[in-house]
Amino acid sequence: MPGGIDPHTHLAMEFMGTETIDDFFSGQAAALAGGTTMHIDFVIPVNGSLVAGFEAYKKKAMKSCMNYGFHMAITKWDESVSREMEIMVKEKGINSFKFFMAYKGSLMISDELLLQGLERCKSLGALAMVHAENGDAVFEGQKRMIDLGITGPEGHALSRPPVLEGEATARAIRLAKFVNTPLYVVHVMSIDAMEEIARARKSGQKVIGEPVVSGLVLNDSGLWDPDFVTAAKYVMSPPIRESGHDKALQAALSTGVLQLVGTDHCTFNSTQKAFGIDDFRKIPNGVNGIEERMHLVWDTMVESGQISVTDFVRITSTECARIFNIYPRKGAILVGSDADIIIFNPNSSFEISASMHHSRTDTNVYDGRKGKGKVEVTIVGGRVVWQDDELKVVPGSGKYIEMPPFSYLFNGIDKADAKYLSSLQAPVKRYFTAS
Ligand code: DUC
Ligand code: ZN
Ligand code: ZN
Repeated sequence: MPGGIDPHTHLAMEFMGTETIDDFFSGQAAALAGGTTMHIDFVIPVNGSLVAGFEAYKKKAMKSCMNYGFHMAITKWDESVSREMEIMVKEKGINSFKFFMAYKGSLMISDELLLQGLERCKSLGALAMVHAENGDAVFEGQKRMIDLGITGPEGHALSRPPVLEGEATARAIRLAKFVNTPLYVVHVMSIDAMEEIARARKSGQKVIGEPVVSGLVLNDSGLWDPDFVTAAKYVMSPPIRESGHDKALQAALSTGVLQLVGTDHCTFNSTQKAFGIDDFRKIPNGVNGIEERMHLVWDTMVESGQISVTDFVRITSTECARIFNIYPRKGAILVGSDADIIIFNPNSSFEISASMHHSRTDTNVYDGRKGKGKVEVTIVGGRVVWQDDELKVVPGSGKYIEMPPFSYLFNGIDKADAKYLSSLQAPVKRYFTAS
């Protein structure tokens, strides 16, 4: 089958006072061992400059050993950001921009700026992505926990319940409808958010929902171990939810309400997680998954009979290539496509362990998990890089994949705009007819 494409990773990212332990080499080596041959990472602007951020990430990615593309995070808004967005799309091969509705005080942007960002994305043919949690309410929720004396990792999940994810998802969807532009909701972690996406899609709105592996296969029963490090490794945002959300997200994926699976791979080791030992607000947010995604999705979705093998290829590879406009170069085995191919043995089995994985982090949120199916061979650009449990990767051999604007999601947008404009004429006509 075509190699996996992970639409959502954070390698070598400076975040919450530290930097992710996996860089573009270790994170990619892990990905290749797990059958993922391309990932799309989020560039964080440098001092508000998108161009400077892009250059910094190109430098970080010089040690790459697989194909990668970039999304761009938008963390503030002014004329120069708006101008630089055009440079990203027209000259740098970026066709998606992510807006944070959470992380008050650092990454979060207001509705006003989100609206301007949506308008700008639309005019450039770029896909708007949102981290959908209500950042103001999360801030309030965190204060509540601290006031109650709850400072451990469980306070993280309790401070930002599903209702806040549902609210922000609904708001982003409605603003995207108002602007008439497609929307991509990253890391859908709750029934609340998923139901908003389901409703919007049913009405014909172009909304893409991306669950991540942690949300599909984990729930928080038994997660908040009294041992700090054991519990802190699960801290990510939005948080891993109560039992029930996981199964509902699986069902949504199998029925097409959600379209593709990412990881939000964003790893910090135990020492870094311990920055928050006295206060959950300081625990760097993020979990692993780039190496485990293909195996866990196969075991959870195909082996269990929830989806077909064809669906597996679609949700782990093809749909991502279509959304980000690089199909059929990626996401397919066709004449003319890049030879990114994996050989998957459904009769073999996998076992995940923190001591055996290829990520640099010392913990693994899936430690001890076993299941059916195994990626036996990974081929990137026609070269075998993983075989017989051995990696043969070359730093610097990875390619940057440029992603052009105006994906299929933009089909029909013009027509809808024209219809809206002509509808504005109707009241005027009525007035003249009446008089
Ligand atoms: N959530 C995480 O858990 N890590 C990176 C950023 C994010 O939104
Ligand atoms: Zn996010
Ligand atoms: Zn993320």
